Amino acid sequence: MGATCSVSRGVATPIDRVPHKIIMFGLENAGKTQLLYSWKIGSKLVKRTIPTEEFNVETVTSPDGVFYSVWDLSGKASSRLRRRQYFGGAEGLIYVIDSSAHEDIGEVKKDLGAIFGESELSGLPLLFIVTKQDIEGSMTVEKLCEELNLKQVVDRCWNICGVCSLEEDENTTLLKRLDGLIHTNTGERSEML
Ligand SMILES: Nc1nc2c(ncn2[C@@H]2O[C@H](COP(=O)(O)OP(=O)(O)OP(=O)(O)O)[C@@H](O)[C@H]2O)c(=O)[nH]1
Ligand SMILES: [Mg+2]
Repeated sequence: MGATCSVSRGVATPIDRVPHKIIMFGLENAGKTQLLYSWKIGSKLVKRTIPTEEFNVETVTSPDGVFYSVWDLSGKASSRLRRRQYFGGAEGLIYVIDSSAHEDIGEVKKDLGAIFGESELSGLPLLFIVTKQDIEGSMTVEKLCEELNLKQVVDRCWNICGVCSLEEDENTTLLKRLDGLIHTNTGERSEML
């Protein structure tokens, strides 16, 4: 799966030393906190996560030396109502989808619709991360693209990637994808799959 906007540069520039603010969304149990701390301390050291009440925020560095301040917002419906206060200064978005949760797809659609309706987030590059690909019977990336009608997303640069986020290597690749999106944020639709 490739994306025309996924072009990462090999060397970080001085501007990259200022962390890019990224907001990470997704329903409860999607795997956001697992990803955040895998990026921060490495997958092997993340023993378990507990549901996030409000948010976690950490600075993480991509393999190419780009700094990100990643805001991992709680997926709880009640917390989602308050999330707008964290949007200021965001330069990119991540949306995490649990591919084993077939029953959540309707709620994911609604949540994505709400995010696309936020004027403060309009045009921001978006990386979809499809977690739990290791679980038998989980939805494929292709199936999710179809179910969520992602080809209709034409107002921003986006990319999608399926992973088992318990795996170190796969998580590192995600940060490279993020570099690509942030650095080539032309507002063009990405070609994918
Ligand atoms: N098998 C498997 N488990 C995963 C994967 N990613 C996350 N998990 C597990 O899913 C559970 C929920 O992960 P969290 O990261 O806490 O979920 P969250 O999105 O932060 O959820 P909230 O904080 O409630 O919004 C944890 O037990 C994770 O270890 C994956 O790719 N595969
Ligand atoms: Mg969490």
